[in-house]
Amino acid sequence: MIIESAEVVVTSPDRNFVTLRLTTDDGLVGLGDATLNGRERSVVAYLAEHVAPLLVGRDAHRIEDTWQFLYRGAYWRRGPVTMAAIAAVDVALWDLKAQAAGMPLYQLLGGASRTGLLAYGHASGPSLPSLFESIHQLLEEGYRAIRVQTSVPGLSKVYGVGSSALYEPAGRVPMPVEEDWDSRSYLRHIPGVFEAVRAEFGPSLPLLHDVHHRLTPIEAARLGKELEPYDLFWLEDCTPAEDTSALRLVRQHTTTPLAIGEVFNSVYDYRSLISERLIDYVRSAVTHTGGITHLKRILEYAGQYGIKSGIHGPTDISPVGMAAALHLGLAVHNFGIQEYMKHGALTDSVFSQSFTFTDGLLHPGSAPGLGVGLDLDAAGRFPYQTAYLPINRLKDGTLHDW
Ligand code: EZ4
Ligand code: CO
Repeated sequence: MIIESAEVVVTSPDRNFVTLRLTTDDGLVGLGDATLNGRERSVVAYLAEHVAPLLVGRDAHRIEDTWQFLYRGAYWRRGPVTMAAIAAVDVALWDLKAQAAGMPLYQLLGGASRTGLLAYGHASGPSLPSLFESIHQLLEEGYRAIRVQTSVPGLSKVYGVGSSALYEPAGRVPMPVEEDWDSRSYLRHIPGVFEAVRAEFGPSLPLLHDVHHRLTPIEAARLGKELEPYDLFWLEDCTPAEDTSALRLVRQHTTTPLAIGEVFNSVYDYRSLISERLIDYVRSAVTHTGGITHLKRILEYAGQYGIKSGIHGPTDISPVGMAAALHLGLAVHNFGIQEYMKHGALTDSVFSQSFTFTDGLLHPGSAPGLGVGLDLDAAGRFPYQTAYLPINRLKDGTLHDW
């Protein structure tokens, strides 16, 4: 199974997606997701200029060797661009190997460890009634776990509050949109929101919340403590992700479970968090963490410490990246939960998909490989559009973590 071509496909149906498309001398096509939200073209260049020429002529079966070749062989290791590029190659190779075997990919990863993957959806609303309405809507769609985000009095644009079911933070804009932030207002408001949601929806519904890297360690510790009565499934990204020692302080003060890692890209980002038991869930996406080969390694390490998966699954993970997450999640022992936001109809017209969402559970399906197809004609109808994630400013104009 020799790689004959390596092509980078950029398409922007509902948003930008970067897909690596490998073809082999057996006539198989393997796909890998390399979408890095708001920085898409950096990965396109990395793949097209530096990786694709190295792949042509290689044996597509040699997944581990190719991973090491691209990681160690570059000399410049890690980083979001490099690791998204390696992830795309890795996932495309797993797709090819599983197609060659005539099996859905999860079979090659050890087979199914469960019947389906518990998914959580995104509920949001500027007010309590609109938030409740959004939660009811997700429950009707079958979701059995809900992420809760809401506006904060005095702030005009807050992360995670969408105007429609298809919440998408990256705008098709020439400059990043500015949102505003005030940690004291946020901290005063959020515990009451969870109190109200628990009172309305009862004690058993798993509830999640994303702080999106905005608090200091002591603020995050206070929030975790104040949310304890509402029994969160997790509190996500409570402090800026690169300062991992911050979680030591948070952990000393609260039993609210902690999740982090959607901006991580390597096992080395997690090493102290896992070995010191400072987190409960690993948030990495397959797409941003070196693919199935590397994320599987991280999850197996995490499993030794009772830490589970919570793979990132917003709309900026393409259907290819989502399918990879589902195959991995079905196979690993320490699956926790899978984030699942539905893609738009245009995205679904470009990517054919075999995964299912039934009674709140995701399943990757039984098609050989990843089970995702890329329609090149359809993709060609949606050229790249400039898009940026927002930025955040405090009232006095200081730039804050978004
Ligand atoms: O901000 O995917 O948990 N989900 C998130 C997402 C991220 C975006 C960034 O591209 O935090 O909304
Ligand atoms: Co998040």
